[in-house]
Amino acid sequence: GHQGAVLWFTGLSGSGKSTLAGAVEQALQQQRINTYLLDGDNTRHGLCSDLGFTADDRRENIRRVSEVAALMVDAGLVVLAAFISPHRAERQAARDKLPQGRFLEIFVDTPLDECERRDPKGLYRKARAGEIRNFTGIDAEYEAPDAPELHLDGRQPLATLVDAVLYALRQRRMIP
Ligand code: GGZ
Repeated sequence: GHQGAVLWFTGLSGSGKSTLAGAVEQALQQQRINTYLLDGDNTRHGLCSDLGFTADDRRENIRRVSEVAALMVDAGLVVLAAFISPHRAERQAARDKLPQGRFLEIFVDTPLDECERRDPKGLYRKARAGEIRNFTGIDAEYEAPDAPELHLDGRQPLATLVDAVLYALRQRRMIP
Protein backbone atom coordinates (compact mmCIF):
# COMPACT_ATOMS: atom_id res chain seq x y z
CA GLY A 1 0.00 0.00 0.00
CA HIS A 2 0.94 3.64 -0.23
CA GLN A 3 2.47 5.67 2.56
CA GLY A 4 1.30 8.97 3.89
CA ALA A 5 2.25 12.27 2.30
CA VAL A 6 1.37 15.94 2.32
CA LEU A 7 0.20 17.74 -0.77
CA TRP A 8 0.70 21.39 0.15
CA PHE A 9 -1.31 23.80 -1.99
CA THR A 10 -0.21 27.45 -1.74
CA GLY A 11 -1.57 30.48 -3.56
CA LEU A 12 -3.61 33.64 -3.20
CA SER A 13 -7.18 33.81 -1.92
CA GLY A 14 -9.34 32.91 -4.91
CA SER A 15 -6.49 31.11 -6.70
CA GLY A 16 -8.53 27.90 -6.71
CA LYS A 17 -6.29 25.90 -4.36
CA SER A 18 -9.10 24.59 -2.13
CA THR A 19 -11.21 23.65 -5.14
CA LEU A 20 -8.25 21.83 -6.69
CA ALA A 21 -7.36 20.10 -3.42
CA GLY A 22 -10.97 18.93 -3.07
CA ALA A 23 -11.04 17.56 -6.61
CA VAL A 24 -7.70 15.77 -6.15
CA GLU A 25 -9.00 14.32 -2.88
CA GLN A 26 -12.04 12.89 -4.69
CA ALA A 27 -9.81 11.27 -7.31
CA LEU A 28 -7.58 9.75 -4.61
CA GLN A 29 -10.57 8.43 -2.67
CA GLN A 30 -11.79 6.69 -5.82
CA GLN A 31 -8.47 4.82 -5.71
CA ARG A 32 -9.21 3.82 -2.10
CA ILE A 33 -6.49 6.09 -0.76
CA ASN A 34 -7.16 7.44 2.72
CA THR A 35 -7.04 11.22 2.66
CA TYR A 36 -7.76 14.27 4.74
CA LEU A 37 -8.31 17.80 3.47
CA LEU A 38 -7.07 20.56 5.76
CA ASP A 39 -7.99 24.15 4.93
CA GLY A 40 -9.10 27.33 6.61
CA ASP A 41 -12.68 26.11 6.68
CA ASN A 42 -11.91 23.24 9.07
CA THR A 43 -9.02 24.74 11.04
CA ARG A 44 -9.75 28.42 11.52
CA HIS A 45 -13.02 27.64 13.37
CA GLY A 46 -11.42 25.28 15.90
CA LEU A 47 -7.69 24.52 16.16
CA CYS A 48 -6.80 28.05 15.04
CA SER A 49 -9.89 30.00 16.13
CA ASP A 50 -7.73 32.36 18.21
CA LEU A 51 -5.74 33.46 15.15
CA GLY A 52 -6.33 36.25 12.65
CA PHE A 53 -4.37 37.43 9.63
CA THR A 54 -1.39 39.37 10.95
CA ALA A 55 1.92 37.99 9.72
CA ASP A 56 2.54 36.44 13.15
CA ASP A 57 -0.89 34.83 13.30
CA ARG A 58 -0.43 33.35 9.84
CA ARG A 59 2.94 31.93 10.93
CA GLU A 60 1.30 30.30 13.96
CA ASN A 61 -1.60 29.10 11.79
CA ILE A 62 0.76 27.35 9.39
CA ARG A 63 2.91 25.99 12.21
CA ARG A 64 -0.11 24.32 13.84
CA VAL A 65 -1.61 22.91 10.67
CA SER A 66 1.76 21.57 9.56
CA GLU A 67 2.16 19.78 12.89
CA VAL A 68 -1.30 18.25 12.46
CA ALA A 69 -0.46 17.28 8.88
CA ALA A 70 2.71 15.52 10.08
CA LEU A 71 0.71 13.55 12.65
CA MET A 72 -1.78 12.52 9.98
CA VAL A 73 1.05 11.36 7.73
CA ASP A 74 2.28 9.22 10.64
CA ALA A 75 -1.18 7.65 10.59
CA GLY A 76 -0.74 6.84 6.90
CA LEU A 77 -2.99 9.48 5.39
CA VAL A 78 -2.46 11.52 2.27
CA VAL A 79 -3.07 15.03 3.58
CA LEU A 80 -4.18 17.77 1.23
CA ALA A 81 -3.35 21.10 2.89
CA ALA A 82 -4.75 24.19 1.17
CA PHE A 83 -3.61 27.41 2.84
CA ILE A 84 -2.43 30.71 1.43
CA SER A 85 0.72 30.07 3.51
CA PRO A 86 2.30 33.30 2.26
CA HIS A 87 5.73 32.85 3.86
CA ARG A 88 8.48 30.68 2.42
CA ALA A 89 9.95 29.98 5.85
CA GLU A 90 6.75 28.35 7.17
CA ARG A 91 6.28 26.27 4.02
CA GLN A 92 9.87 25.09 4.40
CA ALA A 93 9.26 24.29 8.06
CA ALA A 94 6.18 22.26 7.10
CA ARG A 95 8.33 20.34 4.62
CA ASP A 96 11.03 19.73 7.22
CA LYS A 97 8.54 18.01 9.54
CA LEU A 98 8.20 15.12 7.08
CA PRO A 99 10.48 12.40 5.76
CA GLN A 100 12.27 13.16 2.48
CA GLY A 101 10.01 12.95 -0.53
CA ARG A 102 6.77 12.95 1.45
CA PHE A 103 5.99 16.65 0.88
CA LEU A 104 4.82 17.97 -2.46
CA GLU A 105 4.58 21.76 -2.74
CA ILE A 106 2.00 22.78 -5.32
CA PHE A 107 1.95 26.45 -6.31
CA VAL A 108 -1.52 27.33 -7.61
CA ASP A 109 -0.35 30.38 -9.54
CA THR A 110 -3.33 32.53 -10.41
CA PRO A 111 -2.48 36.17 -11.07
CA LEU A 112 -3.87 38.70 -8.62
CA ASP A 113 -6.02 40.36 -11.26
CA GLU A 114 -7.72 37.05 -12.02
CA CYS A 115 -8.28 36.32 -8.30
CA GLU A 116 -9.76 39.78 -7.93
CA ARG A 117 -11.98 39.25 -10.93
CA ARG A 118 -13.28 35.99 -9.41
CA ASP A 119 -13.64 37.45 -5.90
CA PRO A 120 -16.00 34.62 -4.81
CA LYS A 121 -16.53 36.02 -1.30
CA GLY A 122 -16.26 39.73 -2.10
CA LEU A 123 -13.15 39.95 0.09
CA TYR A 124 -10.95 41.69 -2.50
CA ARG A 125 -13.58 44.37 -2.95
CA LYS A 126 -13.65 44.89 0.81
CA ALA A 127 -9.86 44.93 0.99
CA ARG A 128 -9.68 47.55 -1.78
CA ALA A 129 -12.31 49.58 0.06
CA GLY A 130 -10.19 49.43 3.23
CA GLU A 131 -12.81 47.41 5.09
CA ILE A 132 -10.38 44.47 5.54
CA ARG A 133 -6.75 45.04 6.48
CA ASN A 134 -3.76 42.74 5.91
CA PHE A 135 -5.30 41.13 2.86
CA THR A 136 -2.87 38.94 0.94
CA GLY A 137 -1.91 40.53 -2.37
CA ILE A 138 -3.39 43.89 -1.42
CA ASP A 139 -1.68 45.02 1.77
CA ALA A 140 -0.07 41.79 2.93
CA GLU A 141 2.76 39.97 1.19
CA TYR A 142 2.71 36.69 -0.69
CA GLU A 143 6.12 35.10 -1.20
CA ALA A 144 5.82 32.93 -4.30
CA PRO A 145 7.61 29.56 -4.07
CA ASP A 146 11.09 29.46 -5.64
CA ALA A 147 11.16 25.75 -6.34
CA PRO A 148 7.78 24.08 -5.85
CA GLU A 149 7.51 20.48 -7.03
CA LEU A 150 4.56 21.64 -9.12
CA HIS A 151 3.92 25.11 -10.52
CA LEU A 152 0.41 25.25 -11.96
CA ASP A 153 -1.29 27.97 -13.95
CA GLY A 154 -4.49 28.39 -11.93
CA ARG A 155 -6.37 29.67 -14.99
CA GLN A 156 -6.34 26.24 -16.58
CA PRO A 157 -9.46 24.06 -16.44
CA LEU A 158 -9.94 22.15 -13.18
CA ALA A 159 -9.67 18.74 -14.90
CA THR A 160 -6.30 19.73 -16.39
CA LEU A 161 -5.02 20.80 -12.98
CA VAL A 162 -6.23 17.59 -11.32
CA ASP A 163 -4.50 15.50 -13.99
CA ALA A 164 -1.25 17.41 -13.47
CA VAL A 165 -1.30 16.70 -9.73
CA LEU A 166 -2.14 13.01 -10.19
CA TYR A 167 0.58 12.65 -12.80
CA ALA A 168 3.16 14.21 -10.46
CA LEU A 169 2.10 11.84 -7.66
CA ARG A 170 2.41 8.78 -9.86
CA GLN A 171 5.72 9.91 -11.29
CA ARG A 172 7.10 10.14 -7.76
CA ARG A 173 5.46 6.84 -6.82
CA MET A 174 3.50 8.58 -4.09
CA ILE A 175 0.40 6.79 -5.42
CA PRO A 176 0.09 3.63 -7.55
C1 GGZ B 1 -6.21 36.64 3.25
C2 GGZ B 1 -8.24 36.21 4.24
C3 GGZ B 1 -8.08 37.37 5.00
C4 GGZ B 1 -6.92 38.16 4.83
C5 GGZ B 1 -9.96 36.44 5.56
N1 GGZ B 1 -6.00 37.75 3.93
O1 GGZ B 1 -10.54 32.87 -0.16
P1 GGZ B 1 -10.87 32.41 1.21
O2 GGZ B 1 -11.10 33.65 2.18
O3 GGZ B 1 -11.91 31.41 1.43
O4 GGZ B 1 -9.54 31.97 1.84
C6 GGZ B 1 -8.88 32.98 2.56
C7 GGZ B 1 -8.67 32.47 3.93
C8 GGZ B 1 -7.17 32.40 4.18
O5 GGZ B 1 -6.90 31.61 5.30
P2 GGZ B 1 -5.56 30.77 5.38
O6 GGZ B 1 -5.60 30.05 6.68
O7 GGZ B 1 -5.38 29.98 4.16
O8 GGZ B 1 -4.45 31.94 5.42
S1 GGZ B 1 -2.91 31.86 5.84
O9 GGZ B 1 -2.34 30.65 5.23
O10 GGZ B 1 -2.29 33.09 5.32
O11 GGZ B 1 -2.85 31.80 7.31
C9 GGZ B 1 -9.88 34.15 2.69
C10 GGZ B 1 -10.00 34.40 4.17
O12 GGZ B 1 -9.30 33.35 4.84
N2 GGZ B 1 -9.41 35.65 4.61
N3 GGZ B 1 -9.18 37.50 5.82
N4 GGZ B 1 -6.73 39.30 5.53
N5 GGZ B 1 -7.30 35.85 3.35
